[in-house]
Amino acid sequence: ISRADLDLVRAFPKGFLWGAATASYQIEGAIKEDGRGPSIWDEFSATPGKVFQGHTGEVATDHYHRVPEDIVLMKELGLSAYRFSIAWPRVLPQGRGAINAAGLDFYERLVDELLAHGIAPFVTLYHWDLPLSLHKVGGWTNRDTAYAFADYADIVTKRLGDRVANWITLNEPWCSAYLGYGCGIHAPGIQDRQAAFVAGHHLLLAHGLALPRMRANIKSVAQVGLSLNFTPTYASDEREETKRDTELTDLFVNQWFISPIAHGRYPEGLFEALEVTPPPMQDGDLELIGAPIDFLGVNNYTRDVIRGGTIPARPDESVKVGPVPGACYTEMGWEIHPQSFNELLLRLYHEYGMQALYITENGAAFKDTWNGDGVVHDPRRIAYIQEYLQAAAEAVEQGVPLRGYFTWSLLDNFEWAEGYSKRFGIVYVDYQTQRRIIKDSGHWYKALLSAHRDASTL
Ligand code: PNW
Repeated sequence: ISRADLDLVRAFPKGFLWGAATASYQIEGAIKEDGRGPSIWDEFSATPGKVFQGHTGEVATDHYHRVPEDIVLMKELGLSAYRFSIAWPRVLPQGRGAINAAGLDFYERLVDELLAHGIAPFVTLYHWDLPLSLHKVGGWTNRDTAYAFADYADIVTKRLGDRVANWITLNEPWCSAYLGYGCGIHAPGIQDRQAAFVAGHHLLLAHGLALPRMRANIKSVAQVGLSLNFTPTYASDEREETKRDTELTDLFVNQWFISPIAHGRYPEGLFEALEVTPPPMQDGDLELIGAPIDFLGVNNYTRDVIRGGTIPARPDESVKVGPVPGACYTEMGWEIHPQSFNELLLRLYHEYGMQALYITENGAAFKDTWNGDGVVHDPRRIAYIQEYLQAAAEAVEQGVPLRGYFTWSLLDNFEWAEGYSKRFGIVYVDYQTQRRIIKDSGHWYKALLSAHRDASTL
């Protein structure tokens, strides 16, 4: 690694956690094994036209059968932490009721093996694989699903709360609510803006109901939080309409979920801007939702540049400018803009008062190829992570309480509606053979982590 990388790692405090992240449906495969029940993603990906070339998570990276090998890989990379998610339908095949012992056993073995290798597990309870039986009775639009989630969270933390310290209730509820129920590009594929806000409220409620029950089961040092996705919004010009549309987009994309979590209330003007009625709420919901969390997980990849229209558009239809002259984009079409990442971290600390932050996802998709020689050159991913870490380091120097960084992702995997066409891993997966090949970015990340360890022991 370079001189600049050495300066970079020195900005991160001793004890800073370095990790990589994955999610159950994206890597596990084995969807019918050991009593796992079906999830909404099984059904969605089996529906023609929903996922790129009909790809599904049926095999994925076969992680379910390759846990020991994948942990050796993490050890090789020198990770101090690993973020993964538990598949709700493995634990409760019907979403509620009968517990599937084999499901809990699988995650207990995974956790024990991580701990035996000195890797801290960060466990996400819900990364989008809702049990199909719960969907059949309304899924997240049904308030009962929030109670079912709290029971599931209770079951899992009763089993693993004695050894897992760090817990994430939900991953990106904005995506579950809006992509799943609003525009329908994700499971369960519903297109109903009103339903998205009902689902969003029940997701937040699920988090709020689960928090105290999880804390009661977890040993005292436990840290419970949730991961939200943020896409900072910027105005493309000085026009009044642009200013207005940029603020409205921010309200919709960024404030919808952080405001109830941080302040116990929905942001002003949200429902009016989206032309929906407020979701049905009960007394006490917002208190539960706004209860203090131990940390906020921040998922960030890009920013949006907005150009205002003369007719006020709803913020889910605002005009995004692109390509920005001189800007670089990843294979997802997402602009690489580390400065917005720095500003986001400052905002979460100063405006939302978050006292502990983890970057729970950050990374980039590029067209990686392997020609059979065990080497994958991905210089653009190295540059991306380097630049984003530089922006994070500046935030740390500016006083932001950042505790760790997880790159998305450990492995190339099932990228939701994009199937296997987008590769985010620092480790390449050859899907024909399931062989794993550490990309140049993985080797670079390893060197960076090791330099940080050396700097911290001085
Ligand atoms: C996140 N958007 O998804 C997820 O948490 C990961 O599972 C996923 O693989 C990763 O980011 C990369 O996409 C997102 O449209 C999907 O704004 C879509 C959006 C944001 C995040």
